[in-house]
Amino acid sequence: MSKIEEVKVLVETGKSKKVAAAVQEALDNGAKASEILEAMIASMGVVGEKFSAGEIFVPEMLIAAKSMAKGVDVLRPLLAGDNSASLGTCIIGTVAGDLHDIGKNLVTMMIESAGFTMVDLGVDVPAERFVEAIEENENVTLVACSALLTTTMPALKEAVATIKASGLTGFKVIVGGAPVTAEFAQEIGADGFAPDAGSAAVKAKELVA
Ligand code: B12
Repeated sequence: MSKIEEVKVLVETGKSKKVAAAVQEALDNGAKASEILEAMIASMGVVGEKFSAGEIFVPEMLIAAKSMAKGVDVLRPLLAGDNSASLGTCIIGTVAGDLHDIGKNLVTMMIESAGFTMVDLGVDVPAERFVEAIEENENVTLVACSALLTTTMPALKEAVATIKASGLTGFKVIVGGAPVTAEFAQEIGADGFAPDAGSAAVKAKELVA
């Protein structure tokens, strides 16, 4: 088994204590950080399928998520590049009712490396909290909202509507997450959408340019 395959299996089976060392070994064997990240994201897809099929339950999903986070910790310095440019502050959070944060954390890392100062509000963020954060922070140029559940898509819509109705200006709103599409983003009045963390960074720069 290649080291990357080993990382995939460790994430899928939630062996959180072994993931960091396996990721490091994969890197030492010449694997690229981006390749390892893609493999771990694919593992989460497998975990989701097993959950849908009733083969595993929430605790196993949670342990897999923790395992992936350990792997991401090792990759972080390699993935987050030069952030010397200053494109302003980006407020980011997962919307109300939603506890998923792996994707949001990857997006945070990539947008930060694109040159933004990040303010991460965490998960289960009420719409009004996004507005407060825009008011509390200097030079907010971007607000990023994540939603991973079809059931929290209305909360994403509410977040965008509340932010837009606040009357505050000077920033763009970008949305994303597995169930979110470009069409939905447009429909709810967001300024931008991206399907993954890499393209989120590109879109973020484009939006504030
Ligand atoms: C891990 C996980 C959990 C963990 C989360 C832990 C954590 N710290 O995040 C826990 C165990 C808590 C969990 C709970 C639940 N989960 Co869950 N979970 C997952 C799982 C397996 C992986 C999610 C993940 O991390 N993916 C990897 C990351 C990298 O991908 P991503 O999040 O999509 O992010 C990328 C893009 O979407 C995008 N992106 C994300 N955010 C943003 C934001 C912006 C601005 C932009 C531009 C882009 C962007 O960029 C990211 C990086 O490339 C998915 C399955 C799956 N295939 O996704 C199910 C899944 C999302 N969960 C699901 C469900 C049903 C639940 C529960 C309701 C289960 C239950 N019965 O309790 C609860 C809900 C809890 C809640 N209120 O939120 C369903 C959702 C179904 C649906 N259609 O809505 C899924 C799809 C599983 C399934 N196949 O059924 N879950």
